[in-house]
Amino acid sequence: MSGDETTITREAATRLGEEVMRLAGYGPDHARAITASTVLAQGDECHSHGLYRLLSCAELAERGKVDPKATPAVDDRAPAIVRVDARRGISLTAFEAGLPHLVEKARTAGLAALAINNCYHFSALWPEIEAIADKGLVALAMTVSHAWVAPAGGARPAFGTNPIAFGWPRPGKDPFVFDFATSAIARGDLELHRRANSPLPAGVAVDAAGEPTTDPMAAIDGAMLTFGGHKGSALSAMIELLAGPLIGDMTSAQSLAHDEGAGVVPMHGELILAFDPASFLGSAVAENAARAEGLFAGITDTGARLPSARRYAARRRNANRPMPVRRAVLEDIEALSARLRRAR
Ligand code: NDP
Ligand code: PYC
Repeated sequence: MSGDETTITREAATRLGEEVMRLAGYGPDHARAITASTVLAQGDECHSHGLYRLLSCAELAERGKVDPKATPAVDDRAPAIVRVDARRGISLTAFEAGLPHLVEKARTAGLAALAINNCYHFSALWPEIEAIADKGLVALAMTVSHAWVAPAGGARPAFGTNPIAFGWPRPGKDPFVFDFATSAIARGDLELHRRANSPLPAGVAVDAAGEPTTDPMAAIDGAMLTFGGHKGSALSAMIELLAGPLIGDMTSAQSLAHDEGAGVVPMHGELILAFDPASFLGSAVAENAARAEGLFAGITDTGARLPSARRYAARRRNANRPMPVRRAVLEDIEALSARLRRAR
């Protein structure tokens, strides 16, 4: 472990997280869901959406943007569509409210969609994907964010960091999951570079003059770039459409305008799809699950690793020991906790 890192147990992180979220004003459901998401990500060593995010969730509540006690409203729209209005709460409780409906509809209709609206969204998508894959369903999720990312060939931001995540259930094994921003780097990672005053990797951002930069502050003033040039750019546009206008919610540009310079977590929608293999395949489920396993073996046989393999390895490594966390992040959360306690 480097001098910049320390460790914390899950129990201590959960106690600290729930305390800070309650002190910041969140109701019990939100405090629990936010903390669980950040502790899970920290345990999987996904630093950009781990405990560090408690700081942005507290700021969101302190700025009076989020409704920290919002109760999501479920709207059963159609045989294969459920919509959950988060009512300006955090997306996580809306997902919890919508998940049973999504699963039931996917099993009945074969394919179903959950649209979450009006949510503040700070989290990684893989916990939601894993929750759906745990039910034996194939999952696809996407969301917009704030317009920080320039389209390929463009000079100014028009897209969010727009993550997309996919999951395939594997009986007896961890699901096949990928989850990535369509920007070349997640905003959370850029923020961690800014906090640590460390340079960005090359090729992920341009400055305000459109010149390549590795300076996090110059990137914040300029624009982030999509991954894979025009290909990531087109995927990002698709996510803007599917998780924005298709479900009656904001684009990343509208989310940023709605922020009115507060610089807090984005508010927008999220689209989550679930596919039921049994509805597609009937008695041929096992045969086709074996075909999928052949694909996965074909990938690993080449020497490549499956996406999420690093994350699952971290989860196992940290299951029965304190998990690593950046010392400065933990110190900032503890300082925030002390400040909020003093302010009571
Ligand atoms: P990463 O680049 O860290 O990882 C992307 C995916 O690729 C992961 O599934 C990862 O698995 C996999 N992967 C990485 N390296 C390899 C490799 N060599 N071989 C095979 N697979 C590999 O993700 P990002 O930084 O782009 O995104 C991080 C998180 O940020 C995501 O969870 C995303 O949901 C979240 N995010 C959330 C946003 C929001 O608006 N809520 C916006 C943007 C991002 P592994 O984890 O095992 O390395
Ligand atoms: O890391 O890009 C990001 C992000 C945006 C909103 C939440 N995470």
